[in-house]
This record gives sequence, structure tokens and C-alpha cells, in this order.
Amino acid sequence: MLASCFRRRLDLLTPGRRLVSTAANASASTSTRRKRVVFSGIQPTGIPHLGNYLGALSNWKRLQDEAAPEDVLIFSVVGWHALTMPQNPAELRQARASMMAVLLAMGLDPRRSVIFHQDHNPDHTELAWVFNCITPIGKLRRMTTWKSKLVTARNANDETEVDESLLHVGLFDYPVLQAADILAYKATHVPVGEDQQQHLELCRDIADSFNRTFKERSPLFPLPQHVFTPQKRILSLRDSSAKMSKSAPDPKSRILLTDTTSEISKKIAGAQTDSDPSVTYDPVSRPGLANLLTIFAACTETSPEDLARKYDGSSFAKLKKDAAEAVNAFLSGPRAEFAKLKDETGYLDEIARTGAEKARDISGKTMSEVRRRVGLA
Ligand code: AQP
Repeated sequence: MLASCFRRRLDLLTPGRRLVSTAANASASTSTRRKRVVFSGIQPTGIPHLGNYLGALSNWKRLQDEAAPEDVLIFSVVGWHALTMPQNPAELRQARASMMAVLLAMGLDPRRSVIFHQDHNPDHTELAWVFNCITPIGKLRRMTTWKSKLVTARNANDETEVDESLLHVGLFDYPVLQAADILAYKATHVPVGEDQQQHLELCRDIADSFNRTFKERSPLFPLPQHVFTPQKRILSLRDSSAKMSKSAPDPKSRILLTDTTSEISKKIAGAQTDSDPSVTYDPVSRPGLANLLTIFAACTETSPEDLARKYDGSSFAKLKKDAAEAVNAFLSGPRAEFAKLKDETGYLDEIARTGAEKARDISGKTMSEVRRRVGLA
């Protein structure tokens, strides 16, 4: 059964069956719309949570579904980024394979999108080095993510408690690697959550700086744009001052794509609300309740404001029960698909291998041009 499933899936990869050859489609297209190159990545630091799904991954799928034939879609499991925080090697190995299964389970199609492991393509780290040499330290110092990651990892209360002696170069510098991830493919559109907005701005600065420093007739890099989902930032269920995160110490703070019905119900039942019994959508004064409404609305394609009106007068217990049912229904499809795929090691490896080849084809051209412009070729 598994073997036939594997054969069927491999069949989807054979050249004759490839529905989309980006180059062929780009030249065949008669559209005058500019070709989009979409790039995004996710760290293999555990099973994705609802924040990853609503803030980023669902956007990847939507972009894939709505892409014009000439658009290029590139999605990566970014293993080098995972190393910026301490990892258990055995767990990382497992999480890396699982993340590939998650991407396929949520509907990314290897015939349409390039899906690969970042660490299978050395062009990312090579370009990051070039960018390191043109990025002022002061810009990285202004990034807030490394501070919040240290806060989370150390269970500190806020950024003033962060001990910089614990800051490794990799964690400080990873926005530069992220810029290289994006620009190696000359990506024009980057679907990421709001937490990554600052990094994308840095990426644009780096692209601009390279273009001006190594100026020729035309700039080498585009200045990539954000693509946000309406649910830009999903908060921790236990602490609405923090975003939902894979690595936060409290597992009850996040809903995972693989959580069972009862786990989801328990986590939502324990979600932070407040003592005001009314139901209103007020992200500033009532962030816990607003987060719950945002999650519920995203899973039912309604708006949090409409839900607040509908549930005003109901108890929080009723709201939470219905929200849990909605989340459960929303995740049940990808969860079932993930359960089917997660042990298909041969198939997952083959997708990763083919994806990396396609990725290297694209980034190799960028790197030849980079080396020539900087004087190394
Ligand atoms: N809470 C969130 N709400 C909306 N979007 C989110 N993203 C992450 N958390 C939220 C988006 O998910 C994508 C992949 O994230 P990542 O794996 O690269 O790591 P991250 O941003 O550091 O997210 P995590 O889940 O908190 O992972 P850990 O704990 O390992 O660092 C990104 O597009 C991100 O914006």
C-alpha cells in the first residue's frame, strides 16, 4: 500500500509529468504582468503551530493556487536557521524530515513549487558571506527578533533582562542569511508573518546596498515585497504579550498542526482571556480574547468583529468550545495527510533531492553574477 503510494507520488516527479517548467512557462506566457518570484522558509524547529500556519504557510498555499503560469514559487525548510538556537541533533534530524511532510500535507505541490532543504544548497551561505561584508553591525543591533528569542529561551521577563554574553554570532546575524535566502532567487514576493517584517526591510536595504556598491547597467537584485495574510501575528495562548512560538517553553501556549481533538480543546479552554464577561474584539485592551477571536475567525472565514457580536452575551466557555471545534475542523485535513506522509522517507527524500536541484539551478545563476560583480570571477 505504502509502496504503491510511493510509486504514485514518484510518478508525479517524472519529467514528462511535470506540469510546470518555470522557464518554459515564463517564455510561453503572453501575460504582461511582471513575473513574480515567491520565496519563503520555515525552520525545522518542531511541528508548525497555528501561528506559522495562519501567518505564513496558508499564504504559501494560496500563492501557489493563485500563481500565474510564469510565476516561480520556492519554499524551503531552513535548517541553517535552526542552528541559531541550541538543538538536539537527533530531534533536528527528525524535525527536518517532518517539516517536509508538513509542507506537502498542507497542499504544496512539488510539480508546481520548488520545495527543498536550504542546507542542500550552499549558495545561501555563500551569498550570506558576501552580504555580511556590506551589512553594518548597527543595523543588526536594531533587529528585535534575536532579543525576543533570547528572552524566550532564557525565560526572562523582557528585553532589558537579555544577557548579551549569551548571544552567538549566528543568532545575531541570521537576518543576513535570510536576505541571502531570498535574494539568491531574486525573489520579488516574500510571504512571512509580521514578526519577520523587520528582517524583510533589512533584506531590501542589503539588496539596495549591493546594487549601489556593485553598480552596473541594471541592478542585480529586486527589492522584495511582503505578502501578509490578514492574520499577521497569532499570540501565545498563555501570554498574550508574546507571539505563538514553536520554541516557547510552555507547550500549552501553542496549537500544533498535529494536536489531537482533545489536546486542542484543552489548550483553547486554558487560553488567556480576562475578567470582563462581555465579548468584544479589542486587540489593544483585550489581547487574549482578541487572539482567540482571530484564531476562530481565521478557521471559519469570518471576521473577529462578527464573531464578537455573535458571542456577546455567551459565556467564555461556550466561545472556547466552539472555537476549539472550528480549529479542529480546520486542521483535520492537513493532520490526516501528515499522518500518511510522515513515514514515507523515500518519497520525502526524493522530493527534497529534486527540489534542491531546481533551487541550485536558479541560485547558481545569481551567484555567477554576484562573483563577477564583486571581482571574484
Ligand atoms: N505567532 C505567529 N503568528 C504569525 N506568523 C508567525 N510565524 C511564526 N510565528 C508566527 C511565521 O511563520 C513562518 C515560519 O517561522 P519560522 O519557523 O521561521 O520561525 P519563527 O518565525 O522564529 O517562528 P517560531 O514558530 O516562533 O519558531 P521558533 O520558535 O523555532 O523560532 C515565518 O514566516 C514567521 O513569520
